[in-house]
Amino acid sequence: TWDYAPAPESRDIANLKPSYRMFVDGKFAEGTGEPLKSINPATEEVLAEVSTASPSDVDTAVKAARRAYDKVWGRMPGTERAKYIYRIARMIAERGRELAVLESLDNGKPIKESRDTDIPTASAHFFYHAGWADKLDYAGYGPSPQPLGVAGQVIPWNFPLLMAAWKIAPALACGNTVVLKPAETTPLTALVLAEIIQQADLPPGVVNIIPGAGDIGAELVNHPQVDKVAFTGSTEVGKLIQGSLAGTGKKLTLELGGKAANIVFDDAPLDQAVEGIVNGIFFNQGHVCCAGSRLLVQESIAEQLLAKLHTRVSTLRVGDPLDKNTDVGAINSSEQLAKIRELTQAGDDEGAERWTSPCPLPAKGFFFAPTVFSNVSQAMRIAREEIFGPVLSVLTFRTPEEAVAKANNTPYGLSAGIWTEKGSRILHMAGKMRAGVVWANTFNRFDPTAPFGGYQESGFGREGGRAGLEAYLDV
Ligand code: TXE
Repeated sequence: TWDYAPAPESRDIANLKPSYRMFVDGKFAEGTGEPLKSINPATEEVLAEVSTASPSDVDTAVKAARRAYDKVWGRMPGTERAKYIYRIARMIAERGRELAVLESLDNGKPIKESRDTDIPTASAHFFYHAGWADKLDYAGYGPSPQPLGVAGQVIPWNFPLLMAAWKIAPALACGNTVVLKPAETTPLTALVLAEIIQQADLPPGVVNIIPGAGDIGAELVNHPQVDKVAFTGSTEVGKLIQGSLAGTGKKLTLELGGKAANIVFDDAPLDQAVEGIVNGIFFNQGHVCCAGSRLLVQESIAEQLLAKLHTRVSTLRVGDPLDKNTDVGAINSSEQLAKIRELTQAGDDEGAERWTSPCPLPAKGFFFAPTVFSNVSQAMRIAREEIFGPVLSVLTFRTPEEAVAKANNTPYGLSAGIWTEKGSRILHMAGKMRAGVVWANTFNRFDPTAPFGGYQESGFGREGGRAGLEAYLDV
């Protein structure tokens, strides 16, 4: 229990409707797939019923996107496209509180994160890419960039609206049209975005949003009239998609799992590093592809850092996502909770030392207390596999070379963090990391101007920045 009264954000702000429909060709329509129920992971209650697409709805949506591309959007000057994209950006910001509460209800993430990160960053992505739309028409971007056509986009549940923004904004800026499938456990904010897109008067078919499960994702990416596929999700499904698209000539970008190293040297500002470690793994319950899930700490400070870390993690408040004081919310689904339990059990079985935060957990809902494993060796499953939960694995190193070797000892390669006062060491280490993003003395910082993406089994292609446009253009 806390010594001051929590102030929960009212769930009424979310304007929750009893049912949500798919958005195809500028209209909301009942899908002909089996409806799904969106669950509030913090209470296990049904939030709303959501209609889903069937394979024939996928076909209708892709054909609508094709028509919109051929007749309108693919021919529209960038200056005109920009106006629509700016409008979407503004409307997301205007409905920020509503979207934040809805996101926290549907996903389980703390309201302070959806309010301060997810929704504003989603809006920022539209603002940023609106700025590119007209620049692409003229000198400055190289020879005659052309859009690709219809983009089929499949996104996960960890940042539902933000991932939709990462996918839709660059596609539109470059002149492509979109069919997007949100994740089955978190479709609600994407469907409010559809409402915004409708109210922004986007020509029908330019953006279509079709809820459904993985089979509908597969149907979408394999549709012959889809020219470009963008996927964020598990490495397993990413590889499946890559296999199924082989030989089709479709352009593909994949943003997959990770097992990032957060490396702390003995000269690092320790209190700052502790904040970065906590943010790196407990932000969004650890449901973050670039989460700093492996802490590599220099042996001489390991004991001191671990003690500080336990003290700090003990203060994290786990509970009601709508409570403005909550630091760690609910795990998104019972399946994900089961996966976290299985992997932490493997940690025990393989001899790592488990420390669990003594925080109280709500009686109902999918919750998991912040957990830190020490005495972890590289061969253990908790050091190799993506847990995607609030679980940190601590390993030690003696020399920078050993830190590099351990950090890179993973099939993934999405991000890394380095904590040291030495600028020369930051540059040296950053150059040696096989990771798409390297943070120095910070972690989990996102900005639409900075390209994001992976090495190795974390995928390929970049999102954000000028590099992100290349995924949606041909020359
Ligand atoms: O992923 P899936 P899940 C990791 C994380 C997590 C694990 C499983 O480790 O524990 O993946 O999560 C759609 N063709 N990440 O099962 O299945 C699906 O409907 C086309 C990391 O949720 O990959 C959803 O919309 N689409 C990750 C999306 O893919 C298919 C974020 C992601 O679901 C499909 C999420 C198919 N055959 C999980 N099968 C990250 N990179 O951030 C499923 N989908």
